[in-house]
Amino acid sequence: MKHSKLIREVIAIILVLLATIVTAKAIFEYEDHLVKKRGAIEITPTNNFGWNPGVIRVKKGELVKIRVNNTSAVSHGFAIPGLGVEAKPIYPGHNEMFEFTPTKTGEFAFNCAVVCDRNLHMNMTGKIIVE
Ligand SMILES: [Cu+2]
Repeated sequence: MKHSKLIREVIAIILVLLATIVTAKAIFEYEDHLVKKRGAIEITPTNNFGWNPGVIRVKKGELVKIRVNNTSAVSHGFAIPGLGVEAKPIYPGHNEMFEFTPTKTGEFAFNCAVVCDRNLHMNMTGKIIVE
């Protein structure tokens, strides 16, 4: 009798865990779906302290949505100083959305806004081309 109660409790715990995992997965997939639907450009940090993609092309006067997805194990930041896009930190495993409408054409650097590595942080730049 005691064994069957224990087995029922273990099964209940496993079912709760499975339901939690399935729900969390569905939420993440739904968020990804929403991001794609909203037409955001996704940028991730690379293993060698760069950005993927490192060059982005956008159009002057059109709303730009950039989702920075920090898939790495350290905190990074993101900013486009030349376009007035202010820095935000992005913690490991988190993402941040940046939305802006460029009002001028040209090439602008985007960079990491958190000192993520003593030597390689300064290399963490990319280029946004506004046409
Ligand atoms: Cu960084």
